[in-house]
Amino acid sequence: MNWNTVKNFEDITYKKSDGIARIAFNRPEVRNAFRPKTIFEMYEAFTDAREDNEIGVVLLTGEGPAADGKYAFSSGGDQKIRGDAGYVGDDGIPRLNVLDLQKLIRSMPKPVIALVAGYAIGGGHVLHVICDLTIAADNAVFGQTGPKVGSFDGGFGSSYLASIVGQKKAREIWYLCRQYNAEEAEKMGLVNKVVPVDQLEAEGVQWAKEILEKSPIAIRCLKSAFNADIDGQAGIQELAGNATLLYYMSEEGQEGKNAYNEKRKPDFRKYPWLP
Ligand code: 2NE
Repeated sequence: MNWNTVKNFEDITYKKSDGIARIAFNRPEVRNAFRPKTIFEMYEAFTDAREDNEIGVVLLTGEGPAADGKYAFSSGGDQKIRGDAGYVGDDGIPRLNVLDLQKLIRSMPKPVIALVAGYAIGGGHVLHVICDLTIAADNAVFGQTGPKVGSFDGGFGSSYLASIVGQKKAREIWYLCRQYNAEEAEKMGLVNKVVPVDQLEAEGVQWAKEILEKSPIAIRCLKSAFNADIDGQAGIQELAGNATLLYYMSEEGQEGKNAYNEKRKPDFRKYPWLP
């Protein structure tokens, strides 16, 4: 792929090419752990990808390998700057702003594919769980560490994980804090495919290209439909927003707007009351 850099950030890289956005953690020296700044940058890049009409799929990954040759998707929140009430950035304010990023990935109407090489641990693991699809390199390592390091994710990180791997397995993952290799992750349905590490990006691009051949509205409606049951009222809002979008695009919906603007009574009689 001939990636074009969209903007130079400090903690992430952000590139685009041919309808695909590639967003990557870029702190390999700490296994791509994130701090508030990392998440603010991620949020900006994801928002840009969401708003860009030309972009249909986002790849989320981690730059690497590190100087010691090891790869990481992300090792979660940076424990070195964790304060008493969250992760503390340069402004001294403690934050858990990764939750905002989780919601954005979940609700944006475009598929996000996690490409995991090396460690996807803690809050980094939760981010791949939230992505629509995950392709893993054969060196990938998955796991939660919360109860070991004094943390937990009781939101998507546990409830949505359980809907993917089942209640028993999700409880095992969180209660025992073990690490799982790519093959084990594939067996429990946690990843869609495992490929050699040097083929990871090419595989992700191939999957993205296949999606880009499909109908954008069908894909956006499917994403919100898959989310709806777990996401409660917010999930229904997304699904219903798509219904409104489709209605706006119909002649019947436009008759109401046109009549208002033309200061006349709307004429809906020509539209059938379908069974
Ligand atoms: C990821 C893992 C298993 C890798 O192990 P290994 O042996 O390959 O690397 P090593 O030597 O542990 O790490 C290399 C360097 O990266 C730093 C390390 O401290 C080390 O730097 P030095 O000490 O040599 O200078 N590093 C790695 N992960 C870091 C992290 N998360 N924060 C800060 N520095 C980190 C191994 O490194 C590991 O277990 N890391 C910790 C994983 C972890 O517990 N993450 C936090 C979970 S909680 C969370 O993410 C969270 C949440 O639960 C809820 C909301 C938001 C966030």
